[in-house]
Amino acid sequence: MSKCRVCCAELKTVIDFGSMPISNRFVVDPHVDEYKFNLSVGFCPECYMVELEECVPPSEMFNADYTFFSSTSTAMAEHFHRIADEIKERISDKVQPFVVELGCNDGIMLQHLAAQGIAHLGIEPSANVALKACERGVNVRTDFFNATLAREIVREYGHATVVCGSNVVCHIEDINSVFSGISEILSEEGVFFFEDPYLFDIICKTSFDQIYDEHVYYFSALSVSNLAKRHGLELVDISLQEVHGGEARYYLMKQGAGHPSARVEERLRAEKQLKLDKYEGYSDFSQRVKKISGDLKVLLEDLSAQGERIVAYGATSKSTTLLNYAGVGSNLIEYVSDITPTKIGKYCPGTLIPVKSYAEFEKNPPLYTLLLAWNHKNEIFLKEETYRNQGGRFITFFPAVVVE
Ligand code: DWN
Ligand code: ZN
Repeated sequence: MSKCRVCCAELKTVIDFGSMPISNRFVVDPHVDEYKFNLSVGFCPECYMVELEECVPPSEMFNADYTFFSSTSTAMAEHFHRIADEIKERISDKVQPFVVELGCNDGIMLQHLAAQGIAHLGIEPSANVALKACERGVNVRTDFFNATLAREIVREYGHATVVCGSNVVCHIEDINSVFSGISEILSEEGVFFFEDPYLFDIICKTSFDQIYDEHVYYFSALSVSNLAKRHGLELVDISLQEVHGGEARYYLMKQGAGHPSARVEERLRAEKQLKLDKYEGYSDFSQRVKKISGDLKVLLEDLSAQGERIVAYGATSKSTTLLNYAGVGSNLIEYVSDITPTKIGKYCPGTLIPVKSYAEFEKNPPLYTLLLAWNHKNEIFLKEETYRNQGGRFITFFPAVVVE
C-alpha cells in the first residue's frame, strides 16, 4: 500500500502497468539489462492527488545523458515565446523584476528574457540541456529545485516577481518541498505559474501514455488548490493549453494576495462532474486502456500480416508506456523516426525498436506510420502534407485507434 506524498493518506490504485524501463533512457547496447521499476498510479481520497505509487530516483532520469530537448518542436518554440511575452507583460510595471524558471531545459523560454537583459535564473538538473541554455545567454543553475535551494536563491538574488515551470513540477517527487520553496521565494505580490498534463484530459481521452517514470503527479484544479493551501498559497487562475495533448496552467499567489478568477470555480465544478474527487471517477480507466492497447496491437498485427511496413514517428518518452504495455515491438515496427541527435542510433527503452533519423523516413516512407508524437499532430500533419497526399497514413490512438 503506497501513501500520498502530499498528505500521507493511503492511495487507491487506479492502474498498474507492471514492470517498465526508464522512458527517456534510450538504449545504446541492447544486450545490457535495463533499469526497471513498477509503473502504477494511485488516487488519494483525502487531497485528490493522482500520483505514481513507486518513483524512480531522479538522478536515474535527469542527468548529463538526458535525451529530451524542448526545442525540437516549432509549435513548442512559439508556445514558449508566448509565455515569455506574458511574463514581460506581467513585470512591465515592476521595479527590478526577477524571474525564476524551474526546469528551463535548453533555454527555449528564458532566452527571450535574457535577450532583453531581464534578471532571471533557470534551474535545470540535466547538465547537457543546461549547457545549451547557457550557450543561449541564459543564467542557469544545474540543480534540483527544493526548499533549501529556494532559500539560497533568495539570499543570492532576492525574492522573485514571477516563478514559472512548464512540464517540470509534475516531475518532482518531493512536491511539498517545491511548494514550500515557492512560498519562500515569491515576493508578496509575486505569481507562480506552472503547466503540466491535465488529469481531466488524461481521463477523458484515455491518454494513458502520459503516465511514465518522469511524471510523478497528474494534477487537477482540485489537487493543486489543496496542495497550495497547505503552503500558504492560493490557486487564483487556471488556463487550459492545447500543447502536449492537453495541459492546464495553474496560477498561484500567496494567500490573500490575489482574487481567484471564475475559471477556477468553473474547472473545480467540471472536475467534480467527472468525479475526479472520487475513486469512482477512475474505475473504468484501466479497462479503457486495455481496449486501446489491444485494438492497436490487433491493427498493427493485421497490417503486418498483409505485408505492410510500419514505421513509428517521434521517439517520445510517452511511447515507452504505450509500446511496452501494448506489447508492440520490433516485430511490428521497423524503426522509429526522430529528429533528436541524442536518440538516433539508439534503441527504444524496453521494446528495443531502433531509432533512426528523419532522413531515413523521407528516403523510403512506409504506407503506415504510427504517430507516437500525437501531441504534435498539427505540426507533423503540416510537415507531412505531401506524404499524406501521396497515400501515406498515420495511425493515432486517443481516444480510439484511427487510421487517418
Ligand atoms: O514532460 C515532458 C515533455 C514535455 O517532454 C518530459 N517528461 C519529456 C518530454 O516528453 P516526450 O518525449 O513525450 O515529448 P514530445 O515533445 O512529445 O517528444 C516528441 C519527440 O518527437 C521528440 O523526440 C522529437 C520528435 N519529433 C520529431 O521527430 N519530428 C517531434 C516533432 C515535432 C517532429 O516533427
Ligand atoms: Zn493526499
